[in-house]
Amino acid sequence: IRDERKQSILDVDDLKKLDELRVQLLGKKGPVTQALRSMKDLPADERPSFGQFANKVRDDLKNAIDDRNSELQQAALNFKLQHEKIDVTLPGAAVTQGQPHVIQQIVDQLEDLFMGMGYQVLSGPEVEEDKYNFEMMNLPKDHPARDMQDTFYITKEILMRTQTSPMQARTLETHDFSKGPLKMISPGVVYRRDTDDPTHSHQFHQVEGLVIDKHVTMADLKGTLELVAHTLFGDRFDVRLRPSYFPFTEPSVEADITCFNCGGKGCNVCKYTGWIEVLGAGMVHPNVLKMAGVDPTVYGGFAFGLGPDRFAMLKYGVDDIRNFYLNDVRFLTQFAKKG
Ligand code: FA5
Repeated sequence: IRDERKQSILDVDDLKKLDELRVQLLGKKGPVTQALRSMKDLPADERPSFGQFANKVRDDLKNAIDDRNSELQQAALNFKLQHEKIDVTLPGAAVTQGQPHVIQQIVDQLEDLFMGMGYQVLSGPEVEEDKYNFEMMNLPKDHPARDMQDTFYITKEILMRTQTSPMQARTLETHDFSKGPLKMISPGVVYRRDTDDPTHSHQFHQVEGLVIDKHVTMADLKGTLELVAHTLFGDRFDVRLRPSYFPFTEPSVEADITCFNCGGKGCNVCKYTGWIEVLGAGMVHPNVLKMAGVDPTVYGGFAFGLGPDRFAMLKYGVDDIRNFYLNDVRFLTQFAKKG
């Protein structure tokens, strides 16, 4: 009987049928279980040898089923491998890769440039004290020039910073001049209650720059700004300084660069002047140094605040600043970083 059953196991050629056969042979109603149950009717001296034999038959059948099960599974796998061919020459599915935001790319370039010249790169709080944002920048309460930067106040003394310039006061206050000059840039986001339009956003970026040492001149400022323009836009661009006013610099300037659109000849973009304004700068006001505990008769230097949003607009010919903040990937992926 055992051999006969074994043959029936070998004859099965599909896994489902094999499982049915297993239930039939080894299940509660199967012949082996029945035989073991009927043992109680046998004379006591025959029971051990019968029991042993029945158990052996059960194990043999179980092993045969397990072996057949592995054989069938292997056969199914082989069948699959033979029939499901993979064409490794087909192009793979493209993996979407993220990239730094276009404004971040400009900031990264500036960081590289300034770090190469020994500047520190610092970041400061966006929720700032009135003291640092205005007062220590030579803008006492009720100073009319506060109106130049319409402010989001949180309390009377706390506000969303309107410029990265408070980082000038913060670093001047803590810098140890006995260890060397102060050279830093501080990129970050600033906020103003400006009405959004193609060239203004209520939230935008600035990169502050500050150099304080013993013999810093305006020529150093101009040379530095020229380097910025050439790094971002190429050598054919010139920088022009125009007199301007900021309460924290004296003299103050605004820097223009050659209009990218007309190569300096004049067009709509630059209102036929050949130049575009990109940043504010100047020689740090003695009051700013004094308030931060630095002696203006010994130390002096320059500061600048540039707007990477405007740089990005110029560099890529983007005609509306709001595009940078809409997070439309179709727009943003145009500026994929190469390499
Ligand atoms: C300032 O914020 C001064 N703190 C800059 C400065 C620093 C001067 C150090 C002197 C010394 P201003 O408000 O002009 O200046 O802004 C500087 C730059 O930020 C502008 O040239 C422009 O590029 C950018 N900017 C200003 N307002 C906006 C705005 N609403 N949206 C986008 N960019 C803006």
